[in-house]
Amino acid sequence: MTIPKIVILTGAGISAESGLSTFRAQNGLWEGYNVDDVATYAGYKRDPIAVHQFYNMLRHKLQDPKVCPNAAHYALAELEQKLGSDNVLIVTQNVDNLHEQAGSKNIIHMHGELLKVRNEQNGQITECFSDVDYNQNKLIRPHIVWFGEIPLQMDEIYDALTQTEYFISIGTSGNVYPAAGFVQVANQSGAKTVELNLEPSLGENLFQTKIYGPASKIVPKFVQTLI
Ligand code: BJW
Repeated sequence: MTIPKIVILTGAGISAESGLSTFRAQNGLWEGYNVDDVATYAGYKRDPIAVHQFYNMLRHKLQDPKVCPNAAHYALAELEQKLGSDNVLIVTQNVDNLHEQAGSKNIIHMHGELLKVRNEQNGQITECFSDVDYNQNKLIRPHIVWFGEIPLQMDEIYDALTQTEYFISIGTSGNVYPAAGFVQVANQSGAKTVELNLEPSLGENLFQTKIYGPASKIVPKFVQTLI
């Protein structure tokens, strides 16, 4: 992998204005659900049908024609287009496909992808745009990284973080590790660190530059300073 000059971590906040709920806000994605039930492997094993129903619902929502990329997703795609794919890496915690829809190419989905499923036995990953029926195939699970599972492509992410010039975190609350610790790795590597968020995250004081406001407004403006 060529080492990118800019590593961008995105979280649910970048997709909020596209119509997708964040996790931890009031009326958030988990409202009415127990996180241990829908976001752990143990919860899945306890009640796979209920967990599939939850992700079937999210898969439907993501494919609602009203859900589409916003100005922040497009700005990041433009940044990659201008600087070249080797120079801009998006590490997203999001399981949606709005970065792809906006035109970004160099993307790592560290927490998996909603429009994919995985065969538990052989690890095979396939695209999935419709409901999963557990009774039809008991080996198929959502391609989602739950709590207690190891996020995807961690070696590539750390390689990039330890050599990048810029680390930009967008729309993430800083509640979930290892993503919440990336800013420390980037700081130790001498990168410039930037937080773009609606409000300060838990790791706010670790960032050198912070800009607060809706992603659709502040991301395009900040991206212009990099082009
Ligand atoms: C806007 C906006 C707008 C709103 N514009 N901004 C104790 C200490 C430390 C760690 C642990 C611990 N106990 C357990 C752990 C580890 C655990 C963890 O971190 N737990 C915490 C709860 C403490 N982590 C794990 O288990 C991870 N695995 C792991 O650590 O493996 C070990 C290992 C790691 C590395 C190498 C080797 C081994 C796995 C974590 C998996 C997370 N999965 C989920 C998906 C659940 C399923 C589902 O989809 O339903 O990923 S959890 C959920 O949180 C989802 C998200 O990607 C993730 C982060 O959420 P995010 O994106 O930050 O959203 P919110 O809602 O929290 O925040 C939204 C933000 O947007 C806010 O800041 C708003 O202000 C902002 N916003 N509107 C701009 N318009």
